[in-house]
Amino acid sequence: MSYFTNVNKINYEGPKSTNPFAFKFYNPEEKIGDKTMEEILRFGVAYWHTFTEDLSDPFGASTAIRPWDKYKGMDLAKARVEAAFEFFEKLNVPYFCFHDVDIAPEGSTLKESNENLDTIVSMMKDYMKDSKTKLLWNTANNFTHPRFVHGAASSNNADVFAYAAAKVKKGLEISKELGGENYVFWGGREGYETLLNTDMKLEMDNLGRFYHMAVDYAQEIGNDVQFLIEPKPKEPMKHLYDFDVATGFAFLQNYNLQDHFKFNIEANHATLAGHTFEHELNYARVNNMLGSVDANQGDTLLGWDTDEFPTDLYSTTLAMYEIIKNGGLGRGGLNFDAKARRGSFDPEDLFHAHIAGMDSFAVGLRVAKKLVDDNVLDGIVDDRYKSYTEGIGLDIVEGKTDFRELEKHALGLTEVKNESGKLEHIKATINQYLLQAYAAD
Ligand code: XLS
Ligand code: NI
Ligand code: NI
Repeated sequence: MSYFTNVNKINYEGPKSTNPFAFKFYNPEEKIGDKTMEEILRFGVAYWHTFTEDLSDPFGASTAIRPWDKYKGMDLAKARVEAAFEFFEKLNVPYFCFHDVDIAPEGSTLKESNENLDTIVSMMKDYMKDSKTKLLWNTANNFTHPRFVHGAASSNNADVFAYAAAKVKKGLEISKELGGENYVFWGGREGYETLLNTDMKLEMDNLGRFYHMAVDYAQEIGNDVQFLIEPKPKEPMKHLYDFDVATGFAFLQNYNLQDHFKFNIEANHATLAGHTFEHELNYARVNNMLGSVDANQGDTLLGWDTDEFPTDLYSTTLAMYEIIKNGGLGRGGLNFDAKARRGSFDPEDLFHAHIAGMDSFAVGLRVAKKLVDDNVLDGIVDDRYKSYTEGIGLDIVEGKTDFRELEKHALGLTEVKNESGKLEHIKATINQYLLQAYAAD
């Protein structure tokens, strides 16, 4: 049974190709430095957006035409697995990601839900034997069901805390079974609506306890996944506890969890927090906390998580710059937490969307590598901070001075001279690199 009958395997055909079902820039085998594009980019397909999503919005019904939608219940879940592995193979993608409820319907009891999961997981395991596509990460959806109305690990209701724990426990078992590389926590309901009825301290302490229990359980069952926190400032809760990387990092340190976690950084969440994507990547990188990426983009005219496929080459370049400077993503990857627009409802649009995203990050990779190799931004930054490489500046960074000596230095200055930051020149240079990266191809 084939679900994507109009699409064959997507191959690399180069920048001049006019075939809509071909990669123009993503050439999995192309070496960028000593690794291939495939090894560096580690693309992942998000199960929820690609196989479960129906493209409804708060004002409108579903529009997605999905050949597997003629099935119901567990048959639908099984059809989705078949469709998924056909899609992975045709797209030639190395990873996928899912929430528990994306792959199997919830039963009327937790036990029944777990049984449904077992059936689908064993089916996936079979498919994975003959597939190159591996599990980048899984997670528990502890936000959709009404029981999570007041939160999951940060709920006021201890029974809900227990239910959430049981779902994460199961998720860690599934992750071990399928050989997942990472396990993600995105706390869509871990936050609050109003302080008028909220004990924020208890909620955060409980969230800390919850994460510790997850770490302990993974160790207990011999699952050495990398744990990831995915920050987001708001939506669906008004205030979320993992607001951005800086807030999440402070939280982890406060609860002594920093050695067990890294961050999964989503572009659209960064912009919702009032940051750029590269700001979040940089903050995580310089603190040794960059784990993985949810590759998407938002719409600056809209104030919510639009989860668009990434097509902004400037942004993918600056993101790949951070990733290269990080020495890659390690066990992480670039998961397309992105959906085709509501008007792009054909099954083929799922391919177009992923091709657009993969090509955009491939361009970003190539350009960023050249920027790094040519020392473009590093050279500018080094030069800008050169005052700290000698004299009083060197004393400051080496901790060899104090306020008295600094005052003496300041009193002795006849003038304070600054130099231009040359921002426009820098941006023009990046444009040159962007346009020249494919000039020879
Ligand atoms: C929602 C999040 C979610 C996580 C996984 O905004 O991005 O999809 O990636 O729970
Ligand atoms: Ni995400
Ligand atoms: Ni998101």
